[in-house]
Amino acid sequence: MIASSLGSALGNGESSYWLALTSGRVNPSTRQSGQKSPGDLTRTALPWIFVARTSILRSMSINSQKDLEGLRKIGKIVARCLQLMHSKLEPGMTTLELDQIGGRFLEENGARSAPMLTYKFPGYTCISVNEEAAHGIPGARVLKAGDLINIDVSAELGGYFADTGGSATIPPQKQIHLDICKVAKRALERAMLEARAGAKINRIGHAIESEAHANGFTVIENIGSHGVGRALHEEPEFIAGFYDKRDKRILKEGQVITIEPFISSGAHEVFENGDGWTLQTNPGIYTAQYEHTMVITKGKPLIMTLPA
Ligand SMILES: [Co+2]
Repeated sequence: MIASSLGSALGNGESSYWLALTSGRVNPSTRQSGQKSPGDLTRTALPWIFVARTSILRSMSINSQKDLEGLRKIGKIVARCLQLMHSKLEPGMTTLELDQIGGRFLEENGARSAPMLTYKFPGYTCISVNEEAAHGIPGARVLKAGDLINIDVSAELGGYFADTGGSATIPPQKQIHLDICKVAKRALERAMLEARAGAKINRIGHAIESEAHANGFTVIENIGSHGVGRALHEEPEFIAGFYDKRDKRILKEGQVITIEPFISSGAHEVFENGDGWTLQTNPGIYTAQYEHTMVITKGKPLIMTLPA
């Protein structure tokens, strides 16, 4: 039904390449004191590392009911996987054990871990704890009471990819963790209200940044949202979590994107911690992220990554 209104679609998304670098934008004086500057090298390496490792980015546009159903199917699987993993969080377990719960669920549902499939990521899901913001490798790290944990689940089924993520805490919860999670969730909701066909892509970052700043938080600027659908990362490449007035791109009907605000208690950037994957801030700084995969329409986006 909905797909038919998307029917005339828009051929393939534009392939105009937009350089995602944020170099020069971050004013060091606004960085919280004690926040390590990752330096130009890290910044120009632009750790949407997953994107940096792809050579050609395609763009998915929903053209049929079949596409919509394919996306919905994998979207529901990743959403349920995330829900399951959140429900299993407890002190004393390792991130490897948590990842195996997610990995088993994906396999039982016929889905393949997208980062593993696409980038040979050493885990089924990305699990990032406390100062880690994204792409944490599941391993021997033991979860403790009071930890803030982000889980990012993306997977493929039948050639369709969906991507979701969310942060959660293990009681007793720190107030800062609860606050940052609430603001990150609201940032996602506000950004989704802006995401409609014909709107500028930079409205997404504007909404995220406004929500963060209104609550005294910062936005991680060197990781962002992205196109998804027929691959884990597609055009439109790097959708900033801040308002970038230079970004002239327009959202199109039928386009499939993620929105995933990274809200921080003080950092503006993440840096890679030396293991080749994990993106973190300095200890004592926390980041929360929530992510949905959605199809752009003339009205509200259609969220693909819902558990029910
Ligand atoms: Co994503």
